[in-house]
Amino acid sequence: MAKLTLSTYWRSSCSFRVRIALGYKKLAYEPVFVNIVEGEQKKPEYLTKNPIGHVPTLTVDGVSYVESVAIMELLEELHPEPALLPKTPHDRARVRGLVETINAGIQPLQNLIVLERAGGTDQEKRTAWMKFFIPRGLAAFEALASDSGPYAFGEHFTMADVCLVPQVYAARRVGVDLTPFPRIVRAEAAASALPFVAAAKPEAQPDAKI
Ligand SMILES: N[C@@H](CCC(=O)N[C@@H](CS)C(=O)NCC(=O)O)C(=O)O
Repeated sequence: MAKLTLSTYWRSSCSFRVRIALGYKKLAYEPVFVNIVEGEQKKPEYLTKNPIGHVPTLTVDGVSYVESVAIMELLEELHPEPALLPKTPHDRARVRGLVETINAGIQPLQNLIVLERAGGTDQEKRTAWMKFFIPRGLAAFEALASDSGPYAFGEHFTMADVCLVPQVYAARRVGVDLTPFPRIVRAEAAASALPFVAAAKPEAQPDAKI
């Protein structure tokens, strides 16, 4: 069995994604805590693993992989069951569309470095920025999500749920009103009830500062 190491920060939504995916596939890993609020992601030794200075980074037998979605795709290819993507190309494209609605359409806009540029140290400006971009992306996810079944894509837990749970966590932190998004609220509740999702939650991490 390969040795897996995950550079993670408790409140990082992209680290949260990979923690969920690893738990879903029952893959044990050793966490390496990178405190992104204190700037540890910018240290030269970390940048050799992840040159843009982001968490997460997954290391497999000493080889580093960056970008949470690419990491989940790697895990899916190495460990196809249980699957994070559906069987048909069309369904896979739809799930990837949900994933990218969050991964490209929301998360980059709530990243620390972007918030610093957008709002400086003014917390109100930062919150207003996030309260514009998060519901904008969630509205698109809501329109694309399944209107039946417990999860974002219907009957089965997929990579769309993996991305949704951390995004809803971030939305709640800044006080986004989720009532316009009943499919999202339903899917997030169903996914959060799964034990491997609960174990991946920020508050359950050893580096959590609550
Ligand atoms: N597209 C990347 C984004 C990673 C990312 O933005 N990570 C955030 C935490 S969720 C980070 O490390 N931020 C540090 C910073 O902005 O300096 C991924 O999916 O892994």
